[in-house]
Amino acid sequence: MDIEELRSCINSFSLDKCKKGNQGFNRILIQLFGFLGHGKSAFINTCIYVLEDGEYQNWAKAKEEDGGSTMTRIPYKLTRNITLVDNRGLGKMDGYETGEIFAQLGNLLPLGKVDWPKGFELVDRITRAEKSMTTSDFIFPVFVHSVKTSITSEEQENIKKVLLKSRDLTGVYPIVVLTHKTSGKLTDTENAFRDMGMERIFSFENYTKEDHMKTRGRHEEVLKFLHEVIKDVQFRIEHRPQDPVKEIMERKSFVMRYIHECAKKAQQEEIEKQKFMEQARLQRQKREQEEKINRQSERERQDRDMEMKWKQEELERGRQTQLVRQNEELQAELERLRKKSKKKWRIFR
Ligand SMILES: Nc1nc2c(ncn2[C@@H]2O[C@H](COP(=O)(O)OP(=O)(O)OP(=O)(O)O)[C@@H](O)[C@H]2O)c(=O)[nH]1
Ligand SMILES: [Mg+2]
Repeated sequence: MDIEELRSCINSFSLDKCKKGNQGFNRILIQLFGFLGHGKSAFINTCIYVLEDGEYQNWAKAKEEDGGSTMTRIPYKLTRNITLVDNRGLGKMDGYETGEIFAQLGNLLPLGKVDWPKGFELVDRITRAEKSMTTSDFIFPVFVHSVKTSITSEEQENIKKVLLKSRDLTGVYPIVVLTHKTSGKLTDTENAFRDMGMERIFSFENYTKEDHMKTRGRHEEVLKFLHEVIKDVQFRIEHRPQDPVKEIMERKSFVMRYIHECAKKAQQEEIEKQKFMEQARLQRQKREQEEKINRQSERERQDRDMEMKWKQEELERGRQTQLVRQNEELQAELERLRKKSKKKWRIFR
């Protein structure tokens, strides 16, 4: 298909056209998620720019300089039946932030401002949002990652877990969108995601405020990506008839279970941390006590040494005095003998 055919296919796509009907879905919700500042908003701008083929605009408020900024979940209607959702970027992949991401991916939270909750606060928000939950969205997860940032093996493990959980949650293998494709190690990043089991990886150089000269290559890549999403949704709807209401309930219990596991893990970690701190405190106390005892016995040893030294010096002084006295007595005796012998000689003469 050429660019125009792809564009018209995407624009005219409707879930009603699926062989088995829409199965209760009326739009595809492409949910973008990933780390902060990796180009989610810029990718939305790129998709709108390519599909509308008009002027470039920063619709999704991609940050004007490097880094990220989206704090709200905002939907952008791409066609009558396809909407892109710009989710808040993850700072790190810890339990609470990923819990929030799963709730967003599961469409369990209303669109709007996103806070990173602690503990069971998220459960309350999901429960409160229940009445406004939409069951007619076909959720399609798309993980956005910049090739400018290399992935450590620890991060790779965490990303893999989140990607697989997103697949379990939505029933769809996430598509990976790599951004900044000309500014990093593209092949290494692609391989890292392949190692995580991801098969569909698209790489882009997003159109930005600074660089939005239309190129056939970039246009074609974006349209191919959207076409792939459509084909995948059609396949899923045709081969696995779905029940949107049942699905959202399953997603809800999935996320609730996840939050519960996270809270349990966090509680366990807190107990371990307290235990570790108590052990460290006891060890420090023991060490301080030992040091005190050592210092005390060192002081006693020094006192004993001093006393011994003092006694030895006293003894030495006594001995010296005695020697001097003996010497004086000897001298006196010698003097006396000398005088006596002188006298004797005088008598003989
Ligand atoms: N050159 C180039 N710049 C890009 C690309 N993708 C994003 N950017 C720029 O990178 C910066 C961050 O992109 P955003 O789209 O705001 O990132 P984000 O993922 O939406 O960030 P959060 O909303 O915080 O999660 C912006 O200045 C974008 O213009 C790309 O493929 N190439
Ligand atoms: Mg953003």
